[in-house]
Amino acid sequence: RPDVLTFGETMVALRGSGPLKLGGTMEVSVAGAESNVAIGLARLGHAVRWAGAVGDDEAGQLVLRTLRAEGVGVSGATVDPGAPTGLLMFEPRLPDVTRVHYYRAGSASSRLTAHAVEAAFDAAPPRVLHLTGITPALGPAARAASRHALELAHRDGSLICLDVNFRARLWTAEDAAAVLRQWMPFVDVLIASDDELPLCLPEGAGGAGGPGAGRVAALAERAAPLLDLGVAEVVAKLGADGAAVFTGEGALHRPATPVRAVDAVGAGDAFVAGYLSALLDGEGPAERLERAVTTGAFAVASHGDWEGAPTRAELGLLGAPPGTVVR
Ligand code: KDG
Repeated sequence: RPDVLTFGETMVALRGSGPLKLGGTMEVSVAGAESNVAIGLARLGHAVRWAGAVGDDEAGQLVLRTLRAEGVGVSGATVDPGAPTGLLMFEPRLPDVTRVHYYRAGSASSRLTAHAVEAAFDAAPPRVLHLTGITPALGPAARAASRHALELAHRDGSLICLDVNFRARLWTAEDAAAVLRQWMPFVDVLIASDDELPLCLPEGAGGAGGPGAGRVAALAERAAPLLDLGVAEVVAKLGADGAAVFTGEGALHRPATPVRAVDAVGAGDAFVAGYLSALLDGEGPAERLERAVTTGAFAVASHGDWEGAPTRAELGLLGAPPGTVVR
């Protein structure tokens, strides 16, 4: 049984060095929230499979080659001759503002089939299914495939982890809420930033916390109806404030590990990889948060979506004092 199965859209990623309209050179890599998580987990030694779709093109080959090189299993991936691999461009516009431009409408990933997902489960049901709220935003086929994955994971007794990852460029908050609310009864571990949590709540549920209520106390109020629905763990990503986890046993908060911020893109995915890694190791909520905050900090301190993800041996590097040289 593989540790984790995931799928979603992985695109070719072009990173500029300034305003895009001025041209110049771009770095070529790949990016996609779910494959970022997959790579993060593979680096930490877990057995991970990615079962997404790419076009029958060079961009698709780059995606598959990168995932293979990182130790992510791609035998369940689909190569769709009828649609291209998606593309995104990162435009660092200000030191702290990066714009993302998508070229993914009608991409191979948007046409992922429920049949492909079923084949991945039949080949080897995973311990954990990890999905994000990006995939259902790609189109009706990808939405149906995701829904089918939830049903199969439920059938096979896989733990289901969902990272909300709301993308306003792909769909409206209303459309996202309509899908995510239906998914909640399947979800075991829900991961979201605090502004994303309302998209998952049953209509009319969840106060925003009284005036002066601490951020964590306010979130506990929002998490309560989800725990009542059967979600076992609600994990809130709080950026510079760290993260918190809410379970039937109560709330736990972990501050962020301060690092020199280089590139925040991919930090949320790295956080998920750390969280799931500790969960797969049988660790409790405090250790899960600890590893998640650590892997998230690596992503913030490194260029690229996934390139800076730590191996297990590297996890301890984070606390090293400035100027440390490891010889
Ligand atoms: O979390 C990083 C992702 O945003 C990036 O890799 C691209 O998957 C992506 C998306 O849809 O925004």
